[in-house]
Amino acid sequence: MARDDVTGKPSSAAGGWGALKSVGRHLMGSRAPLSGAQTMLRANQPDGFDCPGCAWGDPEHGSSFEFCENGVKAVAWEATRDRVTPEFFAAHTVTELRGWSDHDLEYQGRLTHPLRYDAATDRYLPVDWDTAFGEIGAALKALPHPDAAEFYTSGRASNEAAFLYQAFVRLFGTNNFPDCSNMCHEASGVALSAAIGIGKGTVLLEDFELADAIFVVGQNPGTNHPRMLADLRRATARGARVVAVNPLKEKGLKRFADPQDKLEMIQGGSRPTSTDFLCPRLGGDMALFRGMAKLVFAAEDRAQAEGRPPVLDHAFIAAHTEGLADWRAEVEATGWSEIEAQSGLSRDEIAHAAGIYMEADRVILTWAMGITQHRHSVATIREMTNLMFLRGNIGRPGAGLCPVRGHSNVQGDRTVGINEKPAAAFLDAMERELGVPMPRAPGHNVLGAIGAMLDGSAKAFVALGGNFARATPDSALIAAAMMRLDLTVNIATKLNHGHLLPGRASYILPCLGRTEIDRNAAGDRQIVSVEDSMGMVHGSGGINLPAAPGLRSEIAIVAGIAAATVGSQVLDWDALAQDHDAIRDMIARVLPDFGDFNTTLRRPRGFRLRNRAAERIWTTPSGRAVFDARPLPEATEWQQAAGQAGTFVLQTFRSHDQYNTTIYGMDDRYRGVFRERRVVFMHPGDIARLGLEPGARVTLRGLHEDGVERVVEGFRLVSHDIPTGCIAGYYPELNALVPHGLFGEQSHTPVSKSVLVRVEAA
Ligand SMILES: Nc1nc2c(c(=O)[nH]1)N[C@H]1C(S)=C(S)[C@@H](COP(=O)(O)OP(=O)(O)OC[C@H]3O[C@@H](n4cnc5c(=O)[nH]c(N)nc54)[C@H](O)[C@@H]3O)O[C@H]1N2
Ligand SMILES: Nc1nc2c(c(=O)[nH]1)N[C@H]1C(S)=C(S)[C@@H](COP(=O)(O)OP(=O)(O)OC[C@H]3O[C@@H](n4cnc5c(=O)[nH]c(N)nc54)[C@H](O)[C@@H]3O)O[C@H]1N2
Ligand SMILES: [Mo]
Repeated sequence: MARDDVTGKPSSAAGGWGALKSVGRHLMGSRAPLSGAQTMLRANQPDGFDCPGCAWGDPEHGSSFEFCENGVKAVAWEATRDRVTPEFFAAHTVTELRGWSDHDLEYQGRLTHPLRYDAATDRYLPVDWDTAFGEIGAALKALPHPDAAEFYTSGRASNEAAFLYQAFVRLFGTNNFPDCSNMCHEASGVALSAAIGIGKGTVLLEDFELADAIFVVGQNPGTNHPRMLADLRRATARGARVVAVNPLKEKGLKRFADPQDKLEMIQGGSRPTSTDFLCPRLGGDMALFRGMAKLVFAAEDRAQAEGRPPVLDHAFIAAHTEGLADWRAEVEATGWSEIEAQSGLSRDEIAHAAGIYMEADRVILTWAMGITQHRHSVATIREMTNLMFLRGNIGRPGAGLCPVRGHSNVQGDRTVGINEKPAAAFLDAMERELGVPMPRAPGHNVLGAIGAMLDGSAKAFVALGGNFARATPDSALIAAAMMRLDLTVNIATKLNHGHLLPGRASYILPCLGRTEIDRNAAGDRQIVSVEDSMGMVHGSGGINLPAAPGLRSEIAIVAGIAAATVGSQVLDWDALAQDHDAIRDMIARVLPDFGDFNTTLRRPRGFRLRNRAAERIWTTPSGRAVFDARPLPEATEWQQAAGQAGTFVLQTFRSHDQYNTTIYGMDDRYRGVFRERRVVFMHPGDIARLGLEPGARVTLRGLHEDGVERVVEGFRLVSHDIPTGCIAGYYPELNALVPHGLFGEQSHTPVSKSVLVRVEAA
């Protein structure tokens, strides 16, 4: 067992001294800002900035420093003292930089100047803002059709930046909004919209203090939502059951040592973050929830026969739902052998989980990428929602659905109109606001944009943040396609691979980060707003000086491109860029749920956007919550691989030292991997069956048959407690194996958590 380097005691918990040590390194290290510690103290505070780390909610009494190791990393990474200046670009050609690692590129520091690609020297050269805007506007206007441009958004953009961006793009004439959420929680949005009328969760942070049982499914909060661990461990401490459902026994899902608990830190103690653990096979969750439903129905029948109180919430079902009978028929028709084979769990294990579900009066179900990045993600989320309806576990205190979002404002970006298939009501409201028609044809999502880049119909790509080429599947194919475009524009804080795939004309436009003060021409400090996983909207204002004098806010950059492209007749872009309150007034006119936006935003914790499902008002076509009836998938990828020697189903996930494509360091402390990322986690029995030893180097070959060869080499086998036939490794490196032609039914999300591969000795 790994030892804690400070206490010398075996460390079986997440957090603790290991986390504090890591924080120290990131805040005090040579690369960190002098003001790092002070900066961190203002994260998620009423008068500070929203932590760019994740979308977990903020507590009501956000007065004491909410500790989060990975929040510290995100902030320190942005607030670094290092700069990527024009001298850097003079010293390195783009071709050379393309050979650098993701880590080395971003590690160089913050971008300082607007840059334009110069093909003759293969270098990025500085350009002034107005020239860049003018040329970008001219290039966009010269396209054969507005639909030949793709406008990508990454979920860190504020509501104000995203709203202006969508207004600009729609005035330009397209709904092409590929968005990071297409690769992320899209399945949650699709499933929940159909089931409860809103594509968001229904709980508030306070509900975690009331729940009797919390199911944490397909999620690794110890790394990706560390602040959630404090809520989970408080829940176990007061006697609630917390059931983790994950093929890997992730450390953060077992125990957490809270660095804010002084006594615990001194004594080397920790508390459980879960009470029960289920390890299904990859993609086996729908079968698990179906098995639980079978047992709930059986218990209901028994209760009725014996004259005991019912197990189902009949009043809720009758008053609020439709479709129960059809679903129940599907459940009855599914046999236990199918359920056990697909989930990899025994009937006893499933009965244990069902027992916890039925004993609890109030249940919360949370999930993330382990659920959303499969072929049958939408079906799985509908199954989870069905199960929750059975006992009325929605729309009352301590109970509800909670898709835990990724990027800190990905939910807000969708709310304010980043959507390739916008609701007619939204477009109607935009037309009323702007007085001009909006494009009505559906645009491209991420896969649509990839298709258009590959077939040559896309000519231009504009990115409001993110790292499209590395985050998407089939990295090499996409990279080549990007370089065939006429125009690429990247609005970014740091240099990444996506910027090094220049089209005929290419620009990098450096922006202010969340942590930095944004002043308008008059010197007034501007704030922006974000929406967390619980639908809470709150303000965010930077506190550090801008990383470079010439940087502009995302809002100002979007406004600059917009003015040069669509002109300022409909919207006075410059005036909006100078006054974020005016943007918020516009948002509230288009989306009345924002109410008195500029006032409520300035309350300490902001405000909650109205969530009708949480009030048991269902904005579905029938006005009811909808049970969904469908069979289990015929065969999960695990079942397809089973029995074929050397064939596995691969999930691609995050290490503890990364933020998506941003690689902070090479360690994955909680999983015991240090100084390397090219690893494959495999069950010891599977390693032996391959005739190999832990540590052996292997080649992974993708088995998707579409004529494209997908191979990665030199990966090291790590023996790990993971179901047989299932393997795991890190994204983005393994995106080379994820086929863009395989995606979730209805969600169109790449299946990053179930890729069929063959593993061969190197
Ligand atoms: N520090 C840090 N924080 C982050 C991010 C980051 O990269 N770094 N990324 C942000 C973003 S954009 C997002 S979307 C979230 C991502 O948050 P997570 O969803 O936690 O991200 P992953 O690392 O992909 O972890 C997926 C988890 O699901 C499990 N899993 C995989 N397949 C299955 C399955 O079939 N069934 C079940 N039950 N479990 C499965 C994996 O074992 C793993 O524990 O985090 C956000 N926060
Ligand atoms: N195989 C596989 N692929 C996946 C996933 C997976 O689990 N497995 N996860 C998917 C998920 S959940 C997501 S959300 C996507 C993520 O996809 P993206 O959102 O596109 O990627 P990020 O890595 O978060 O983007 C990082 C870059 O954003 C820029 N940046 C950082 N801060 C700011 C800012 O404040 N403003 C601006 N303008 N730019 C900024 C920096 O230049 C940085 O290099 O990846 C998806 N891809
Ligand atoms: Mo995400």
